[in-house]
Amino acid sequence: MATARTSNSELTFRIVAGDPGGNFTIDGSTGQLTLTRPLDFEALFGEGDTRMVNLTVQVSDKGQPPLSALCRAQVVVTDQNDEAPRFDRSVYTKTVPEDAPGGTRVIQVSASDADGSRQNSRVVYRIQHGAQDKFVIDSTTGLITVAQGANLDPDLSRPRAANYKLTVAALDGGLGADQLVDVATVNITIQDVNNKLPSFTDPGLVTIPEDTPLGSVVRRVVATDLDAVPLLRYSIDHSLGEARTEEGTLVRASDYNFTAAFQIHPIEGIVRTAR
Ligand SMILES: [Ca+2]
Ligand SMILES: [Ca+2]
Ligand SMILES: [Ca+2]
Ligand SMILES: [Ca+2]
Repeated sequence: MATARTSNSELTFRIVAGDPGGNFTIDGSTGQLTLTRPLDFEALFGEGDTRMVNLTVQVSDKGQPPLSALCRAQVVVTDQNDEAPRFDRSVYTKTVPEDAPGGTRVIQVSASDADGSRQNSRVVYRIQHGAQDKFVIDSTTGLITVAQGANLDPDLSRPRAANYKLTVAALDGGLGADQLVDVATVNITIQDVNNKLPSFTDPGLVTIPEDTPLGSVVRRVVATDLDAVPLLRYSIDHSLGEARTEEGTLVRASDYNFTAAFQIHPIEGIVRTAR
């Protein structure tokens, strides 16, 4: 019978396994597979740059009894760059001594990217601005170091700077307009170290009469120091001192103990007669 022949060769398709998320539909009469909603590459089982969806499709005729067969439909899924890199913090803070030479390690920034493929999850680092040629970043590791030849001493920086605010970027491997980026701030404070010598303001020549009473002020000496918080202490260096008579003859300390003739206040720098 014509009707029976038609039913015996009329095929119907359906998905019987491999699509727990319900992402696919199949046209029952033509077998055409269609996506009903996007697949999430990162949620698919497997590793590497391509993932597979293995669907089991059943085809049946309409005979009495119906006969059927199974086939496997393998769908290859590629990754889309739909995850941006993310820094593990939005602000990094670090203090560096002003005498840190080129190559000194400052801080390491780090970002991760949740895409499933190597290309789309690969992160490179850049300093976008704020480094003033004083700092560089390793594009692969995110390690920020003092630039070779840079001097962090605020007094030798133009413009004078004791703080740097760097904007660093993490870029993924997305191509062209697909590339995604995250930014973070790195605040670097330059710490003063004692690297400047104090210098005296010349006290000039002081003349005092021989009968000056003990404890009289001879002169206040003043020194300056360009370090940020200079703590100056004054003392008399007797090894460099000498005494001479009116005629210009050197006086020996064994004849007259001139080293004990004056004292200096260690903090105020005031020189007084002592004996
Ligand atoms: Ca990505
Ligand atoms: Ca992705
Ligand atoms: Ca100093
Ligand atoms: Ca200093």
